[in-house]
Amino acid sequence: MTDRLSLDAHLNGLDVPAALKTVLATTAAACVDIRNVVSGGALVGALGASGAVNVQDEEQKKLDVIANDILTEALLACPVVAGVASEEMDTVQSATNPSGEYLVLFDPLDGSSNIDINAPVGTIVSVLKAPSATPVETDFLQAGHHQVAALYAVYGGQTMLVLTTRQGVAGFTLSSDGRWLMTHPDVTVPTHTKEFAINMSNQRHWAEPVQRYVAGCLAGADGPRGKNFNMRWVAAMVADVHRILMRGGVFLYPWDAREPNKPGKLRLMYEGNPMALLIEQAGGKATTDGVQSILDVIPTELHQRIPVALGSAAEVDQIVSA
Ligand code: AFP
Repeated sequence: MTDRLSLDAHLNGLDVPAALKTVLATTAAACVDIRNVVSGGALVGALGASGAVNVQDEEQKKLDVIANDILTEALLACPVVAGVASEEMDTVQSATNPSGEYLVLFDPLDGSSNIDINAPVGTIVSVLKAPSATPVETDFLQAGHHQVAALYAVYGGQTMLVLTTRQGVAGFTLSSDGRWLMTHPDVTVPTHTKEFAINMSNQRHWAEPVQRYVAGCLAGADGPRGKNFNMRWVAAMVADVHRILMRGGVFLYPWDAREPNKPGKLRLMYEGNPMALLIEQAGGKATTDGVQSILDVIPTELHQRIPVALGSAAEVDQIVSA
Protein backbone atom coordinates (compact mmCIF):
# COMPACT_ATOMS: atom_id res chain seq x y z
CA MET A 1 0.00 0.00 0.00
CA THR A 2 1.30 3.48 -0.84
CA ASP A 3 2.16 5.79 2.05
CA ARG A 4 -0.82 8.01 2.58
CA LEU A 5 -1.08 11.24 4.52
CA SER A 6 -2.94 10.79 7.79
CA LEU A 7 -5.62 13.26 8.87
CA ASP A 8 -3.34 14.37 11.73
CA ALA A 9 -0.47 15.07 9.32
CA HIS A 10 -2.85 16.92 7.00
CA LEU A 11 -4.15 19.04 9.89
CA ASN A 12 -0.59 19.76 11.03
CA GLY A 13 0.25 21.14 7.59
CA LEU A 14 -2.77 23.45 7.42
CA ASP A 15 -2.50 27.19 7.95
CA VAL A 16 -5.26 27.31 10.58
CA PRO A 17 -5.07 27.91 14.35
CA ALA A 18 -3.87 24.98 16.48
CA ALA A 19 -7.12 25.14 18.47
CA LEU A 20 -9.15 24.50 15.31
CA LYS A 21 -6.96 21.49 14.51
CA THR A 22 -7.77 20.15 17.98
CA VAL A 23 -11.51 20.57 17.39
CA LEU A 24 -11.30 18.75 14.06
CA ALA A 25 -9.16 15.90 15.43
CA THR A 26 -11.58 15.48 18.36
CA THR A 27 -14.56 15.41 15.99
CA ALA A 28 -12.87 12.89 13.68
CA ALA A 29 -12.10 10.59 16.64
CA ALA A 30 -15.73 10.80 17.80
CA CYS A 31 -16.85 9.84 14.27
CA VAL A 32 -14.75 6.65 14.55
CA ASP A 33 -16.58 5.82 17.80
CA ILE A 34 -19.95 6.45 16.09
CA ARG A 35 -18.90 4.30 13.15
CA ASN A 36 -18.08 1.45 15.53
CA VAL A 37 -21.58 1.55 17.00
CA VAL A 38 -23.18 1.84 13.52
CA SER A 39 -21.29 -1.21 12.30
CA GLY A 40 -22.17 -3.20 15.45
CA GLY A 41 -25.88 -2.73 14.59
CA ALA A 42 -28.16 -5.26 16.27
CA LEU A 43 -25.18 -6.89 18.03
CA VAL A 44 -24.69 -3.79 20.18
CA GLY A 45 -28.38 -2.94 20.52
CA ALA A 46 -28.08 0.06 18.18
CA LEU A 47 -31.14 -0.54 15.98
CA GLY A 48 -34.72 0.63 16.46
CA ALA A 49 -36.50 3.55 18.05
CA SER A 50 -35.38 5.22 21.26
CA GLY A 51 -38.95 5.88 22.33
CA ALA A 52 -38.35 9.64 22.45
CA VAL A 53 -39.01 12.50 20.03
CA ASN A 54 -36.65 15.40 19.37
CA VAL A 55 -37.33 19.13 19.50
CA GLN A 56 -38.63 18.95 15.93
CA ASP A 57 -41.18 16.30 16.89
CA GLU A 58 -39.35 13.59 14.96
CA GLU A 59 -39.05 10.11 16.42
CA GLN A 60 -35.48 9.57 17.58
CA LYS A 61 -33.72 6.31 16.77
CA LYS A 62 -31.45 4.76 19.39
CA LEU A 63 -28.51 5.58 17.18
CA ASP A 64 -29.51 9.27 16.96
CA VAL A 65 -29.24 9.41 20.74
CA ILE A 66 -26.03 7.36 20.97
CA ALA A 67 -24.27 9.39 18.25
CA ASN A 68 -25.42 12.64 19.84
CA ASP A 69 -24.05 11.55 23.23
CA ILE A 70 -20.70 10.50 21.75
CA LEU A 71 -20.14 13.81 19.95
CA THR A 72 -21.48 16.00 22.73
CA GLU A 73 -19.36 14.32 25.39
CA ALA A 74 -16.18 14.41 23.27
CA LEU A 75 -16.58 18.04 22.24
CA LEU A 76 -17.59 19.44 25.63
CA ALA A 77 -14.47 17.78 27.06
CA CYS A 78 -12.29 19.43 24.40
CA PRO A 79 -10.73 22.50 26.10
CA VAL A 80 -11.00 24.75 23.05
CA VAL A 81 -14.70 24.12 22.46
CA ALA A 82 -16.95 26.84 23.88
CA GLY A 83 -20.28 25.20 23.13
CA VAL A 84 -22.25 22.76 20.99
CA ALA A 85 -25.63 22.61 19.27
CA SER A 86 -27.25 19.55 17.77
CA GLU A 87 -30.23 18.67 15.65
CA GLU A 88 -31.13 16.24 18.44
CA MET A 89 -30.97 18.69 21.38
CA ASP A 90 -33.53 21.37 22.27
CA THR A 91 -31.00 24.00 23.28
CA VAL A 92 -27.31 24.81 22.96
CA GLN A 93 -24.84 23.58 25.58
CA SER A 94 -22.07 25.78 26.87
CA ALA A 95 -18.87 23.88 27.63
CA THR A 96 -17.74 26.15 30.49
CA ASN A 97 -14.18 25.84 29.16
CA PRO A 98 -12.35 29.11 30.01
CA SER A 99 -10.26 28.69 26.85
CA GLY A 100 -13.23 27.81 24.63
CA GLU A 101 -12.88 29.38 21.18
CA TYR A 102 -15.15 27.39 18.88
CA LEU A 103 -18.81 26.49 18.50
CA VAL A 104 -19.58 23.10 16.98
CA LEU A 105 -22.99 22.36 15.45
CA PHE A 106 -23.91 18.90 14.22
CA ASP A 107 -26.40 16.41 12.88
CA PRO A 108 -25.00 13.42 14.77
CA LEU A 109 -26.69 10.75 12.64
CA ASP A 110 -28.02 11.97 9.31
CA GLY A 111 -30.37 9.67 7.41
CA SER A 112 -31.62 7.81 10.44
CA SER A 113 -34.38 6.07 8.45
CA ASN A 114 -31.53 4.12 6.82
CA ILE A 115 -30.16 2.69 10.07
CA ASP A 116 -32.40 -0.35 10.36
CA ILE A 117 -31.97 -1.31 6.68
CA ASN A 118 -28.15 -1.14 6.74
CA ALA A 119 -27.99 1.69 4.17
CA PRO A 120 -25.57 4.65 4.44
CA VAL A 121 -25.85 7.17 7.27
CA GLY A 122 -23.42 9.84 8.42
CA THR A 123 -22.48 12.69 10.72
CA ILE A 124 -22.45 16.34 9.56
CA VAL A 125 -20.49 19.04 11.41
CA SER A 126 -20.15 22.83 11.17
CA VAL A 127 -17.55 24.86 13.09
CA LEU A 128 -17.87 28.58 13.95
CA LYS A 129 -15.73 30.96 16.01
CA ALA A 130 -17.25 31.61 19.44
CA PRO A 131 -17.74 35.28 20.29
CA SER A 132 -17.09 34.40 23.94
CA ALA A 133 -16.09 31.42 26.09
CA THR A 134 -19.59 31.36 27.59
CA PRO A 135 -21.80 31.33 24.51
CA VAL A 136 -25.57 31.74 24.43
CA GLU A 137 -27.94 30.63 21.67
CA THR A 138 -27.74 33.84 19.63
CA ASP A 139 -23.95 33.36 19.34
CA PHE A 140 -24.63 30.26 17.22
CA LEU A 141 -26.90 32.14 14.78
CA GLN A 142 -24.12 33.09 12.36
CA ALA A 143 -24.50 32.97 8.58
CA GLY A 144 -22.82 30.00 6.91
CA HIS A 145 -20.09 32.11 5.32
CA HIS A 146 -18.67 32.54 8.84
CA GLN A 147 -17.95 28.81 9.15
CA VAL A 148 -14.24 28.13 9.68
CA ALA A 149 -14.59 24.44 8.87
CA ALA A 150 -17.17 21.87 7.86
CA LEU A 151 -16.98 18.12 7.56
CA TYR A 152 -19.01 14.98 7.32
CA ALA A 153 -18.33 11.33 7.94
CA VAL A 154 -20.26 8.83 5.85
CA TYR A 155 -20.70 5.31 7.21
CA GLY A 156 -21.16 3.30 4.03
CA GLY A 157 -19.28 0.56 2.18
CA GLN A 158 -16.21 2.51 3.21
CA THR A 159 -16.13 4.94 6.11
CA MET A 160 -15.02 8.32 4.80
CA LEU A 161 -14.48 11.76 6.26
CA VAL A 162 -14.65 14.77 3.95
CA LEU A 163 -13.32 18.06 5.28
CA THR A 164 -12.91 21.70 4.39
CA THR A 165 -11.11 24.42 6.33
CA ARG A 166 -11.88 26.86 3.49
CA GLN A 167 -8.79 25.72 1.58
CA GLY A 168 -10.45 23.24 -0.79
CA VAL A 169 -11.90 19.87 0.13
CA ALA A 170 -10.05 16.68 1.07
CA GLY A 171 -11.38 13.16 1.65
CA PHE A 172 -10.03 10.52 4.04
CA THR A 173 -10.86 6.82 4.31
CA LEU A 174 -10.82 4.96 7.62
CA SER A 175 -8.20 2.20 7.53
CA SER A 176 -8.60 -1.21 9.15
CA ASP A 177 -6.33 -0.02 11.99
CA GLY A 178 -8.60 2.96 12.72
CA ARG A 179 -6.67 5.81 11.03
CA TRP A 180 -8.10 8.40 8.67
CA LEU A 181 -5.87 8.29 5.56
CA MET A 182 -6.09 10.75 2.70
CA THR A 183 -7.55 9.09 -0.39
CA HIS A 184 -9.13 12.09 -2.14
CA PRO A 185 -6.72 15.05 -1.85
CA ASP A 186 -8.56 17.54 -4.03
CA VAL A 187 -12.28 16.94 -4.26
CA THR A 188 -13.97 18.94 -7.03
CA VAL A 189 -17.55 18.91 -8.29
CA PRO A 190 -17.80 18.77 -12.09
CA THR A 191 -19.68 21.79 -13.50
CA HIS A 192 -22.00 19.71 -15.68
CA THR A 193 -23.96 16.59 -14.84
CA LYS A 194 -26.68 14.23 -16.02
CA GLU A 195 -27.77 13.10 -12.55
CA PHE A 196 -30.33 14.57 -10.17
CA ALA A 197 -31.53 13.63 -6.69
CA ILE A 198 -34.95 14.52 -5.31
CA ASN A 199 -37.68 12.66 -3.45
CA MET A 200 -40.02 12.15 -6.42
CA SER A 201 -42.89 11.05 -4.18
CA ASN A 202 -43.37 14.72 -3.26
CA GLN A 203 -43.72 15.83 -6.87
CA ARG A 204 -47.35 16.94 -6.64
CA HIS A 205 -46.47 19.31 -3.78
CA TRP A 206 -43.58 21.18 -5.46
CA ALA A 207 -43.64 24.77 -6.72
CA GLU A 208 -43.72 25.49 -10.45
CA PRO A 209 -39.97 26.05 -11.13
CA VAL A 210 -39.03 22.72 -9.52
CA GLN A 211 -41.83 20.97 -11.43
CA ARG A 212 -40.48 22.43 -14.68
CA TYR A 213 -36.86 21.59 -13.89
CA VAL A 214 -37.56 17.95 -13.03
CA ALA A 215 -39.97 17.55 -15.98
CA GLY A 216 -37.10 18.70 -18.22
CA CYS A 217 -34.77 16.07 -16.72
CA LEU A 218 -37.38 13.31 -17.07
CA ALA A 219 -38.05 14.21 -20.72
CA GLY A 220 -34.42 13.30 -21.40
CA ALA A 221 -32.97 13.54 -24.90
CA ASP A 222 -36.45 14.25 -26.34
CA GLY A 223 -37.06 17.25 -24.07
CA PRO A 224 -35.70 20.80 -23.68
CA ARG A 225 -32.45 19.59 -22.05
CA GLY A 226 -31.57 17.36 -25.00
CA LYS A 227 -29.90 14.72 -22.85
CA ASN A 228 -30.92 11.73 -20.74
CA PHE A 229 -30.71 12.03 -16.95
CA ASN A 230 -30.22 9.46 -14.23
CA MET A 231 -31.92 9.76 -10.82
CA ARG A 232 -30.66 8.74 -7.34
CA TRP A 233 -32.12 9.19 -3.84
CA VAL A 234 -30.41 7.67 -0.77
CA ALA A 235 -32.68 9.41 1.81
CA ALA A 236 -29.54 10.52 3.65
CA MET A 237 -28.30 13.93 2.55
CA VAL A 238 -24.80 12.96 3.64
CA ALA A 239 -24.67 10.10 1.12
CA ASP A 240 -26.34 12.09 -1.67
CA VAL A 241 -23.89 14.97 -1.18
CA HIS A 242 -20.99 12.52 -1.03
CA ARG A 243 -21.99 11.15 -4.43
CA ILE A 244 -22.12 14.69 -5.83
CA LEU A 245 -18.66 15.48 -4.44
CA MET A 246 -17.31 12.27 -5.98
CA ARG A 247 -18.92 12.46 -9.45
CA GLY A 248 -21.22 15.48 -9.75
CA GLY A 249 -24.98 15.83 -9.79
CA VAL A 250 -27.64 17.99 -8.17
CA PHE A 251 -29.54 17.45 -4.93
CA LEU A 252 -32.82 19.18 -4.19
CA TYR A 253 -34.98 19.29 -1.10
CA PRO A 254 -37.23 22.21 -2.06
CA TRP A 255 -40.08 23.93 -0.28
CA ASP A 256 -43.27 22.00 -0.83
CA ALA A 257 -46.95 22.48 -0.10
CA ARG A 258 -47.30 19.68 2.47
CA GLU A 259 -46.51 22.09 5.29
CA PRO A 260 -46.61 25.45 3.48
CA ASN A 261 -45.47 27.39 6.55
CA LYS A 262 -42.21 25.45 6.75
CA PRO A 263 -39.53 26.55 4.28
CA GLY A 264 -38.35 22.97 3.68
CA LYS A 265 -37.32 19.80 5.48
CA LEU A 266 -33.59 20.24 5.94
CA ARG A 267 -31.97 22.15 8.77
CA LEU A 268 -29.92 25.24 7.95
CA MET A 269 -27.39 25.00 10.80
CA TYR A 270 -26.72 21.24 10.76
CA GLU A 271 -27.24 20.25 7.11
CA GLY A 272 -27.56 23.27 4.80
CA ASN A 273 -24.59 25.34 5.98
CA PRO A 274 -21.89 22.67 6.37
CA MET A 275 -22.83 20.94 3.10
CA ALA A 276 -22.99 24.31 1.30
CA LEU A 277 -19.47 25.18 2.43
CA LEU A 278 -18.13 21.79 1.29
CA ILE A 279 -19.90 22.02 -2.09
CA GLU A 280 -18.79 25.62 -2.73
CA GLN A 281 -15.21 24.86 -1.66
CA ALA A 282 -15.26 22.00 -4.18
CA GLY A 283 -16.36 24.39 -6.96
CA GLY A 284 -20.09 23.61 -6.89
CA LYS A 285 -23.07 25.83 -6.03
CA ALA A 286 -25.29 25.60 -2.95
CA THR A 287 -28.47 27.65 -3.00
CA THR A 288 -31.84 27.89 -1.33
CA ASP A 289 -33.66 28.33 -4.62
CA GLY A 290 -31.14 28.13 -7.46
CA VAL A 291 -30.03 31.73 -6.77
CA GLN A 292 -29.39 32.76 -3.15
CA SER A 293 -26.33 31.09 -1.62
CA ILE A 294 -27.23 29.11 1.48
CA LEU A 295 -24.10 30.59 3.06
CA ASP A 296 -25.66 34.08 2.93
CA VAL A 297 -28.84 33.18 4.80
CA ILE A 298 -28.95 34.98 8.16
CA PRO A 299 -30.25 32.45 10.68
CA THR A 300 -33.08 33.49 12.96
CA GLU A 301 -33.56 30.22 14.85
CA LEU A 302 -31.30 27.35 15.87
CA HIS A 303 -33.44 24.62 14.32
CA GLN A 304 -34.43 26.67 11.27
CA ARG A 305 -35.34 24.79 8.11
CA ILE A 306 -34.39 25.77 4.59
CA PRO A 307 -35.01 24.74 0.97
CA VAL A 308 -31.85 23.30 -0.61
CA ALA A 309 -30.67 23.04 -4.24
CA LEU A 310 -26.95 22.25 -4.54
CA GLY A 311 -24.36 20.51 -6.66
CA SER A 312 -22.84 20.92 -10.13
CA ALA A 313 -22.86 24.68 -10.82
CA ALA A 314 -24.27 24.69 -14.35
CA GLU A 315 -27.07 22.32 -13.32
CA VAL A 316 -28.04 24.39 -10.25
CA ASP A 317 -28.36 27.36 -12.63
CA GLN A 318 -30.84 25.34 -14.71
CA ILE A 319 -33.26 25.10 -11.78
CA VAL A 320 -34.23 28.77 -12.02
CA SER A 321 -34.03 29.03 -15.78
CA ALA A 322 -36.14 25.88 -16.36
P1 AFP B 1 -33.59 11.63 8.90
O1 AFP B 1 -32.19 11.73 9.46
O2 AFP B 1 -34.63 12.09 9.88
O3 AFP B 1 -33.85 10.28 8.32
O4 AFP B 1 -33.72 12.68 7.72
C1 AFP B 1 -32.76 12.69 6.73
C2 AFP B 1 -32.91 13.95 5.94
O5 AFP B 1 -32.91 15.06 6.78
C3 AFP B 1 -31.84 14.08 4.86
O6 AFP B 1 -30.63 13.53 5.22
C4 AFP B 1 -32.47 13.41 3.67
O7 AFP B 1 -31.99 13.91 2.45
C5 AFP B 1 -33.93 13.67 3.84
O8 AFP B 1 -34.13 13.91 5.24
C6 AFP B 1 -34.75 12.52 3.39
O9 AFP B 1 -36.07 12.89 3.38
P2 AFP B 1 -37.25 11.95 2.85
O10 AFP B 1 -37.71 11.19 4.04
O11 AFP B 1 -38.27 12.89 2.32
O12 AFP B 1 -36.70 11.04 1.80
